Amino acid sequence: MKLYRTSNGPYVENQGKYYSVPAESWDVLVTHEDLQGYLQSVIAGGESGDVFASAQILAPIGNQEVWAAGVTYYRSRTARMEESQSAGGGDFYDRVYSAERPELFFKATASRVSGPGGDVRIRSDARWSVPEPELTLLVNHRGQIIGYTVGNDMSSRDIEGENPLYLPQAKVYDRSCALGPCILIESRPLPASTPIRIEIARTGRPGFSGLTTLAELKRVPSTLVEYLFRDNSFPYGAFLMTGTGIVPPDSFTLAPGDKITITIDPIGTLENTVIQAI
Ligand code: DO4
Ligand code: MG
Repeated sequence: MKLYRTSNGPYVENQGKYYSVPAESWDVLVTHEDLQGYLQSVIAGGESGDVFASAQILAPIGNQEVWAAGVTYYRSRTARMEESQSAGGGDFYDRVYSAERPELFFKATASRVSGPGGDVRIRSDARWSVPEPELTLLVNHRGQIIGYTVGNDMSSRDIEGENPLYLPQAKVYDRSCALGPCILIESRPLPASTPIRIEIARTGRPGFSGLTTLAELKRVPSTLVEYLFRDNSFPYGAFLMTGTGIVPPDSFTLAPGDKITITIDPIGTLENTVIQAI
């Protein structure tokens, strides 16, 4: 079952059919005390319609904050140790990779998030920018994982590499995050074999592609959520990006016009175009 936020309101997809979901708001819907049961009742009682086809699919976010976990894959640890070596920050990434407490940071509010087909940005003052394809959890206000979406944690590697204390500037800016295309409604963990793929096309040609699986994720998603909700409340729930296991080679930086395609089966594909303010 997949839940979409669209210009015509929420829709649930089941076996190729789309059902309009009555809801006061996205926030009320995702904090429903039994979202899965409610959506099943919509499917059982509803008529599927063709209005979905004409609707614009929006980022699946209302008033949820977006948070992110870092250095949860060995590849991310190694790339960050290298980029911050001259700043003396390398050791921190190794330590957080092995520590019991995960790295969690604030990533975005809804106004900074792009949806499917939208633009993501590279900073005007960054020289080395990459996308980070990440399995992203939707957690309700009770701290329960209610679904999964595809996320892109856009990052300025030169700014973070200059000094790890610049992390918020490397990570949080307008359109630094993309989410979508839908929420896979599922409270159980996804299989370790779940693949995360990224393709970046430049002027219509393949620029970079990468693949990882959840087997490489060092942290358990429910443990990341447990840390996020310690002494911290989220009245509308929250998104939690689980970190990247794919980092392009150091010679690669994003450029305006690049098309980023991230696929996580069984959730779907998130496509965005890169822009940069001058
Ligand atoms: O430590 C900095 C951020 C790491 C991150 O975003 C990731 O590993 O995905
Ligand atoms: Mg990341």
